[in-house]
Amino acid sequence: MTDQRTVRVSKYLSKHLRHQPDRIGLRLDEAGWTEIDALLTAAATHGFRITRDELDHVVATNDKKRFEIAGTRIRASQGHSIDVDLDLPPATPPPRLYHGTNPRALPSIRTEGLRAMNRHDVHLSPDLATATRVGARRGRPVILTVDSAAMHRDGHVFHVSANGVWLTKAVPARYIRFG
Ligand code: HQG
Repeated sequence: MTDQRTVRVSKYLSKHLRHQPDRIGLRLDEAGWTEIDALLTAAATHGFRITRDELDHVVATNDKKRFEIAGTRIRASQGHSIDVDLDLPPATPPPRLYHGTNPRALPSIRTEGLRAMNRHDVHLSPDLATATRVGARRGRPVILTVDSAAMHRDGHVFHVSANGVWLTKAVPARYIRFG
């Protein structure tokens, strides 16, 4: 499987497991799971054939471990815009977490803090390298440091996804260090 094909399949899976299952007539349960067979059939019916081997390869080698398989089912580990409850238990975050963004977003983040925007939660990275990669998706990255210890102490709830992304509903500006 070429890298190009792997990325294409990964993007296709992200689109339909996170954002638009309806587009291919796919049903996800309340935690975002769907039968692998149903997914492959729905994709093929809508003109995008994926073999089971390709799917397994993408799940196993994905740079961010975006997908989880459990038995006969699959789901995206995080990043949904559709309404799913991943059912992750609350977790104690490390004292600092990082958020990579771009300079254009800074004025509004300074006033309103970090918001989930189109997703369910604000996504925070456990390390600078990951945050830098996230921020670089939109140009020159700017890395914000979040005082997650203080947030946790103040009662903000955190979850960690199966692939190590820290999730919280919002980060008020007072917990953010702007470089
Ligand atoms: C910004 C990718 C203005 C925020 C990545 C970000 C990640 C604000 C953008 C995952 C704001 C939202 C998530 C505010 C936040 N005013 N801008 N108040 N609050 N923003 O894509 O964190 O490849 O929804 O800084 O690797 O960039 O999809 O979030 O720039 O893990 O698996 O609004 O998506 O993973 O963008 O990325 P996103 P994100 P995948």
